[in-house]
Amino acid sequence: MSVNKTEQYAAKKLDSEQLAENIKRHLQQSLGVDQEEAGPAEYWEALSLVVRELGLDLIRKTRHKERDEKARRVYYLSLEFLVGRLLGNNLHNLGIYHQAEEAMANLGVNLTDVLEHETDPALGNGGLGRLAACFMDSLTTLDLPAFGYGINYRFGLFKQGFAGGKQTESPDAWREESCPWGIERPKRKQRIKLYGRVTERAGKAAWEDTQEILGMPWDVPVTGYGTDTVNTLRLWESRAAEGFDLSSFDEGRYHESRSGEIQAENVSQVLYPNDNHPAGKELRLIQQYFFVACSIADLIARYKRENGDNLDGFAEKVAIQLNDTHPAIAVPELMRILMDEEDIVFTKALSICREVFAYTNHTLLPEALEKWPQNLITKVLPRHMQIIHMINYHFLHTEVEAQWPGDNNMKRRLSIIEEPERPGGQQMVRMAYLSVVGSHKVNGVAALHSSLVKSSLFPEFNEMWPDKLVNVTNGVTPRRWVDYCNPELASLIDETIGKDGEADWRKDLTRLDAINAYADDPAFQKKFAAIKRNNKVRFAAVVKELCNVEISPDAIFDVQIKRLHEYKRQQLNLLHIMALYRRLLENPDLDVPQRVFIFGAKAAPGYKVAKTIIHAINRVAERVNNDRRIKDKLKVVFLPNYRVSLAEKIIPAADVSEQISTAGFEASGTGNMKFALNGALTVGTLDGANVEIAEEVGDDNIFIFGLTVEEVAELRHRGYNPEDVYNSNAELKAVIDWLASGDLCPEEPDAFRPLVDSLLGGDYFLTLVDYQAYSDAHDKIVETWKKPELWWKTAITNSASMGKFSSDRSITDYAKTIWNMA
Ligand code: RUG
Repeated sequence: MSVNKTEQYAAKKLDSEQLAENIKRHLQQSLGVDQEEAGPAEYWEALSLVVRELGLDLIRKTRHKERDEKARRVYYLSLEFLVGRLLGNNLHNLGIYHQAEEAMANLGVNLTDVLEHETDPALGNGGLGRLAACFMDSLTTLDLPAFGYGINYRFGLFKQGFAGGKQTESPDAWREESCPWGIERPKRKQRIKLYGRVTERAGKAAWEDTQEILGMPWDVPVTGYGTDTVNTLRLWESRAAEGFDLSSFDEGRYHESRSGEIQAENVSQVLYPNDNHPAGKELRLIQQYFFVACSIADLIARYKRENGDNLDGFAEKVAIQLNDTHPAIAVPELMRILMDEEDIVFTKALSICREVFAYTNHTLLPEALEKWPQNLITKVLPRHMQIIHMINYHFLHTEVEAQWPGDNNMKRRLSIIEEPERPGGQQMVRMAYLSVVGSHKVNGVAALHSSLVKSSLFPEFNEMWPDKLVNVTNGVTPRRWVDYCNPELASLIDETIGKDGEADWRKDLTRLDAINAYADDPAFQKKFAAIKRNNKVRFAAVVKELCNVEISPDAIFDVQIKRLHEYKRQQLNLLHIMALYRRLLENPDLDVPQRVFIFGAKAAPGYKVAKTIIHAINRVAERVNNDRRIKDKLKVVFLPNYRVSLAEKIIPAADVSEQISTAGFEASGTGNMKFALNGALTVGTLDGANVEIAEEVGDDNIFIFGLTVEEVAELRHRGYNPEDVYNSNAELKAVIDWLASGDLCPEEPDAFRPLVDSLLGGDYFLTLVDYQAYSDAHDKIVETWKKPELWWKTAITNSASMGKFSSDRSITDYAKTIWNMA
């Protein structure tokens, strides 16, 4: 769809005086405060209201344009959207950041201080939710008609603190302060059924005796860069279907009268804090169905408003992307509506579904692939379970039978319903299989991952449908991840390669390639290095404030920020830090540069080993940071409550990016892209998108180490005993023994036992096998650091070579190969 050029940059027409007037108006008329009483928090809210007003106006215009053009729309269904703070990013996207800065300055306030007052909405766990947010930004920037659908959780991901080095969790009631972005849309509310039973009436299935809840939509405007298109992120909040029971209210039984409401409200209360590990709880299934059912009903209503009641053209106008299997129940839900409410026969309904749906797989981890007990689905969604059986029957007895005639073993292997392994076990519904069978395309999120999806996760599906499984490598939005978080670097790029029209790298990240010509240029290197240093100085102040640790901006800032999971191997980083410390204790005059190891990570509250790793890192940090003998050559900091707004401060300040997962386990990673884009050097395994990053930057500009996917498979096949590695590597043995000794936590000597046991008792994630190669890679990093010209050349080459990893490219790939929209 083309941009409406006549109205392009409507927001940009606002100058600083008009903005200041609007801010004052909102201070007085929306917030009821006088300018003299207002502090940064009030200014933040007033400016947000100004931007919201703009956003709403542009949403309306976008809707009109889309209605006229009748183009296909994509609906991105995701249980998580980790949007981060919105005000600064919206100002940048709308092209009014500098006007806002000036307006605020004229009012006597500093915009940077004001922006710090925004709560960071934590409506996601990690990479999957942040990807969804980058995708919304790109869909809008590319002027594609799109809606994001998700849940307006009352409590986002928990707030993390540390007590004695251990993780503590507290609720994050993020909306309680103030959230001007979400706009309630009561006219578009939905009524959703649950439980009940299915009967037959006049030859048709009827879902009866159900319980009902309401879905109230909250719309968040999604701005794009350099366009007047503003899309909508529609987040559902659950409410009780019936209001107060007035009679019991009158009798003073207030709590009773509200009991139904409290249950219904529970549905959108909390985000499950698990990354790469499903919760398996009834409430989680209800959450999934709740947001899916609201969204499907909403998009069908929109289709009918725009195209009339006949659904024949539905698939031409609607594309639905399932972000992981979390929204997979959408397949039987759309089938139910088509068959039971629209009188469409099963085979036609299935072919509509297959044209409409596509599914993104984000993991190969067996424990992360969702399966629901058949009994649970039957209880909560009885009609859907029937429809899943119908789909499965058709799939096995028509399609699998045609491919492998008479092969019952194959039918058992591919069945959407998994038979119990042991007598008395439960039948489970494999949501990934349901998603594959119900979609026309299935994509992995990096080239290596997608090839493993074909060869090891779904080989038979790939044989049956050779064109169905495809790759779309992830990407990140350069607007948030350079322009907004690293403004000095953005200006340097602008002054070097231009910023107007076609030259604007913010819209076409491949333009950065032109920076490669300057990688060797001493003057450019000097400017690039100065920007990094400024970012490090600013970040050092954040560390001082949050951790009370002094770090030198002249040290190597080596960063690992991501969820805490054994496959991501923060424990490998930890073992190496312990070894470095020991080396320094043995020889305090060792000729090594100063190094700061920086961590940020939340562990799922029930994940014991992950929490042990956090505890151990914090205890090592305490010891190292307070040991004068090593003369500040080593520091370790674990930033509490890692989240998007902290990532925005850490990434521009990083020198080294740790991407050290066991090969084959990290589907893609997106942090790896953000770091390289901001000029950090990667130390990483050949895993996920690291493989493609290495291809882009060249082998000399990345520190690759460790076993490959093939070597991991071969080692497992041969059999592996971690004790052998432990006994043959004296340094490694010494640090593991130290960890096990209780010395780091005298009041609880066995505190780190779960970690030691997981390393020596199997080492499933092959931490010990990769240890020496990792340590050697770090030695090479130090050698490179000692040659500043080489270091900055490598850093600049990394930044300049990241053109491929814009989420605009990912979305263009989706639009072409999956949504048929380009
Ligand atoms: O672990 C993956 C990351 O490798 C990937 O970059 C990200 C976005 O595709 O998704 C993460 N992920 C996978 N989060 N949850 C899952 C499984 O549900």
